[in-house]
Amino acid sequence: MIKLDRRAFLKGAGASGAACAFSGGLPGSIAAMGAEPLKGSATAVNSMCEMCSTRCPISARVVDGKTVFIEGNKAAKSFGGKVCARGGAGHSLLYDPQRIVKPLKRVGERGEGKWQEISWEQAYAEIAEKMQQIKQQHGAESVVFSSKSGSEHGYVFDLAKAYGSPNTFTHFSLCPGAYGVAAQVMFGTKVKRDLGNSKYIINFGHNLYEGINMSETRGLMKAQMEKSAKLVVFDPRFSVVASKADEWYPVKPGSDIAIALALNHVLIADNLYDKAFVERYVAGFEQFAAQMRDYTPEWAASLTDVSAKDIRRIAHELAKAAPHAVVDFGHRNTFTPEEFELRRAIYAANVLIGNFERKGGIYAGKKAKTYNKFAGADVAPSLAKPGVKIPSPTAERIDTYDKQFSLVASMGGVYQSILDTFETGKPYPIHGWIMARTNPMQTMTDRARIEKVLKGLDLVVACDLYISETAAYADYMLPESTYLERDEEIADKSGKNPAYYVRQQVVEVIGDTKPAWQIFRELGIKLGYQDYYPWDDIHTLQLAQVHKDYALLKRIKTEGYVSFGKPLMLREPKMVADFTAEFATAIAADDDGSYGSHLKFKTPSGKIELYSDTVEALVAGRGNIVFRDVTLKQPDELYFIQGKVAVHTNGATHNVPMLANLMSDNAVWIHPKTAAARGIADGDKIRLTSSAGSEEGKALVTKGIRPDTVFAYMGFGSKNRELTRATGKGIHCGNLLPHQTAPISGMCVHTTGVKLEKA
Ligand SMILES: Nc1nc2c(c(=O)[nH]1)N[C@H]1C(S)=C(S)[C@@H](COP(=O)(O)OP(=O)(O)OC[C@H]3O[C@@H](n4cnc5c(=O)[nH]c(N)nc54)[C@H](O)[C@@H]3O)O[C@H]1N2
Ligand SMILES: Nc1nc2c(c(=O)[nH]1)N[C@H]1C(S)=C(S)[C@@H](COP(=O)(O)OP(=O)(O)OC[C@H]3O[C@@H](n4cnc5c(=O)[nH]c(N)nc54)[C@H](O)[C@@H]3O)O[C@H]1N2
Ligand code: SF4
Ligand SMILES: [Mo]
Repeated sequence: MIKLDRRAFLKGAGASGAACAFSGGLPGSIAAMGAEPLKGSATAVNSMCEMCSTRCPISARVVDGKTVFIEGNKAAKSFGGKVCARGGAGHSLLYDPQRIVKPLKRVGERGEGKWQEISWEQAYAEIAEKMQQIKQQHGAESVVFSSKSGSEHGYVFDLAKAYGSPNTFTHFSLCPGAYGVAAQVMFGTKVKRDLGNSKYIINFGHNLYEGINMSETRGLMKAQMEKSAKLVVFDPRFSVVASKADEWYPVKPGSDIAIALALNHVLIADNLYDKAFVERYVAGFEQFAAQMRDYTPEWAASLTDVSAKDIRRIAHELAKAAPHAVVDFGHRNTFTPEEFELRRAIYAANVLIGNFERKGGIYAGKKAKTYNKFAGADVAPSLAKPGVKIPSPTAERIDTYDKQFSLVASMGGVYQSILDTFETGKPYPIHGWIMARTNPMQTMTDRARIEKVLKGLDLVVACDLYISETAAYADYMLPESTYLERDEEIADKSGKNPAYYVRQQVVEVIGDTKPAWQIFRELGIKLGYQDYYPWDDIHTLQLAQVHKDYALLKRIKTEGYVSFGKPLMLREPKMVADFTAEFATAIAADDDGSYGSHLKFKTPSGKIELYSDTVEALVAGRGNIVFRDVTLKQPDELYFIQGKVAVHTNGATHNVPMLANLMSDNAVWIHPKTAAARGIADGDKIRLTSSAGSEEGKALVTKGIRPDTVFAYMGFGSKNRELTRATGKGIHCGNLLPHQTAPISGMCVHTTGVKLEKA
């Protein structure tokens, strides 16, 4: 074992939980165990937030044994050394009396809320036995595994692989899947946006001042405040971003694609596009341009409620600000079944203005391997991937049963295909679900159907901090330590240059919880897969990651966030000049001062593909970016849309005391005309009914929403008995959304039609 500058944490502090008397509260909760003073480091520990999956670099310390003070890590400049309101509330989660700190076993019916505290040993033994049984009777592939991507998913997926199931799912199809798949198809890689240096930003419902991502939110702030960037926002709702925009257009829900296509039309028809860029780097332009011919602003206006004059002017302004301009490809891509085409159409407009690898445009991340190649030297260390390669299971995935989803399957999977497979038994019946850090009952769709699935399986295991709405249906609830109580492997945070950071334990473990790496490793070993877990400690793993470079590991742990070299964008001559001046061994710049000749794309053609043969082979007619009309609601219904609120995270934080105090309800936004027609006044009780379910809530009558649309912040209205601060407060979005999967991208669609009435 290695000894670094580790703080004086009690090893295996968890065991002390056993000595605690049951003194009221939920079984296995902190309340049941009785509060003890917090023990941990009083000097700042650099670590990583997990109040949302943005995972900002933080600096945290214990104050007087009572609380944890959390601020941003000042070394991480793009995050501004700041945390958001949720990030500052980590102590409230840590110390919440309702948090589960002992493994639990269900003793009543699934979802009935009857639990018994058990030991980890018993939990592992019983889960392993059941898993073996299912494997023997139905095959390992009949157990599905899911986890929000992040520190947990690797360990959960390793277990799946070792066990022999190909069915692993992240939250990909509930969130960024469409722009991920679209980028893969067009650029052969993920892309990022350089909002902070942009002079002109077109935003299609990217809710950055509420759906916070510290570095991107601060990037947008910087562009607006320091660069006088112009911001044009399309959102059916007057979001905070819309309120700070130069122009806001309350676009018809799900119709954005028509605007994106019309922008492309104008850029081509009015000769505003970057011909040199297109000639050099783009494949399929002819087919694409031919398709764009009919997508005029006049055509788009009739579909979107945005005037042709405005669309045309915006396209001209975008081209004028190019290349330091961007059409933002958003984050949560669940507005329409045509998400794949929408995100491709948005990328295409960026391609046409030639903003790739230009300041204020879009770019590919520069991890150590790429960066070092340009520098001609090992400027940044590369991380090793320690461990033993686990052979891939041979069974077919349940989502590639439909071949059009093969691209998504290789990224995060079509998570909600679990619902289809459970119902149809195709390609084979499923019998178990092992999940970590995911709460699909809130965050997928069709809550009632998920309940049916969970009740119908032979084994359900959930690893969470709370008895979440979904964990409430588990047979075994495995409590993970919060992010403030655990160490984890080093993570890559590279952007324009390589960067690493690491999560470190700030306080002693409260009760008997464990980090996910330990939970799934120990379960794996119980199942007999010890050969796949050659490391027995996270510090050994970290050391292997840095190729046993103690000094480097110490530096990453001390500074918390370490970046190497200076920012590089390949087509930005000033940056390339600075780069070549810095590194004597660097590749020489081209005649035009850029690294443009080195820009290659990992697509079949080696170019940016505006038309894709790969996609055409998956679904005939989808190779080109084509408009298809979709029906999101019936004529007598209103559009129902959702979004994030600044003080809560997805389906995760609504029971965290401090955040529940700030906001515990989600009143439904209703336009005054729509409300008046139904006799609804502000604050009235209302009912929303969709094809999937019905929910009662409160009305917020406001002009900040289209008359044909209602809006609610997501994550509220929990229906389980355990989360008392959130239960029954507000409307439950997942209960109103029917299950629908978008073509190619496999996205879960989060827009539907609802009927509204006074309750
Ligand atoms: N405070 C906070 N911050 C978060 C999160 C959180 O839960 N809370 N979650 C994090 C996560 S996981 C993510 S993915 C990001 C999400 O970041 P975003 O995707 O930016 O956030 P959302 O609020 O989901 O964005 C949806 C916005 O689109 C609008 N909208 C709905 N339908 C349409 C439509 O058809 N067209 C257009 N143009 N707009 C539409 C909504 O009104 C809303 O303003 O935020 C991250 N940061
Ligand atoms: N209707 C509707 N649905 C949506 C959205 C929407 O806007 N509207 N947004 C979508 C988006 S963008 C996303 S990303 C998904 C997110 O949905 P999910 O992937 O389900 O993620 P979260 O809701 O963020 O958190 C899930 C669970 O993680 C638990 N958790 C938090 N921290 C930890 C930890 O350290 N360890 C463990 N083991 N568990 C932890 C929480 O208690 C919670 O139960 O939701 C999507 N669903
Ligand atoms: S955006 Fe806020 S909650 Fe999310 S990781 Fe950053 S500080 Fe934490
Ligand atoms: Mo997300």
